[in-house]
Amino acid sequence: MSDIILHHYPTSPFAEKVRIALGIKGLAWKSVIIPIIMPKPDLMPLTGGYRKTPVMQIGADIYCDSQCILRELERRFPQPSLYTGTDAGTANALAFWHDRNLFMPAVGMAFGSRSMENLPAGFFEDRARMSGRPLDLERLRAARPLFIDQLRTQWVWFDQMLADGRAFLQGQHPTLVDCAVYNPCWFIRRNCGVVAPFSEFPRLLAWTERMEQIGHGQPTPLDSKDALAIARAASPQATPQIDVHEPLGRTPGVKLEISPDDTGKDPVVGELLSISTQEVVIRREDPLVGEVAVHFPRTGFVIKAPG
Ligand SMILES: N[C@@H](CCC(=O)N[C@@H](CS)C(=O)NCC(=O)O)C(=O)O
Repeated sequence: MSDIILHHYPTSPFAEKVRIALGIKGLAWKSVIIPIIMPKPDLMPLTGGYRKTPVMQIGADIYCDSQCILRELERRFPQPSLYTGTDAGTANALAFWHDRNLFMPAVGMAFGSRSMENLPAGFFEDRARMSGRPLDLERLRAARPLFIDQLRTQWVWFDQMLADGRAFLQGQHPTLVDCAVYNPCWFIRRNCGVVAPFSEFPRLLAWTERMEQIGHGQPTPLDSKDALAIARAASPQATPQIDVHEPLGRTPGVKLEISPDDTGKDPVVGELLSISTQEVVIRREDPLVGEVAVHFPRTGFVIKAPG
């Protein structure tokens, strides 16, 4: 099997969600460090336009979004599992909730801290373009108490999950839910330290320390140009799959455009290869990588005809 390649950068919270999952599964992987802001010239040939972090590559199969990445890691490396028994539903639903509701307040809270002063030139302009609205640092700083309020309310829930003495949020072993909740906690601790609302929840703090202990598996660096060559030398492993109950009757071969529904909405265009309730895969070609299959989750993405 081809190596797991993660395209990411060290300070990305969603990349940390994936790195921790790689740690839970004890996997060896290749680490390609990508730029924090656009342009990302060695990522675009792989994804076809999707710019967010992280992206996973296995040969000529490209997985966009942490939901899709963790689902594929679970499929290929089922043990230790990211789920509790057969209940993937609870973990996926909770993780999606946390992805959507914790990231923005955590980032908002951290932007008010000093550690954010060393961001690369052009960072705020890039993120304003990505989110489609102006990004005013002063207004963000002023809104910090509101972000803290939002986090504190949700921190209570996690603290309650741990109240019966369990080691992780769903029980005695870490799951997808721990990965999702850990990423904003990690980001805040890294940028702000142990401040409120953390300082109020010793159980939650101890859990973040247990999560940190898990580590990231065994990463080794890989040059981005080598990742392109690996894709070029490989063929996509994704095979055509039809969802017989697909309400819009989409079938392999039809041309589609896929984009995130929240930020970084750059569309990726390709030919439908496979579709299920959880994943959509399109086939596309690029002179630098040849034929690739680009995988997206269904939740949080818009699929439509190009144009
Ligand atoms: N839904 C996406 C969210 C990814 C996301 O928002 N990542 C942030 C970094 S943590 C990002 O892409 N920032 C802009 C960039 O890296 O260009 C996922 O689960 O992977």
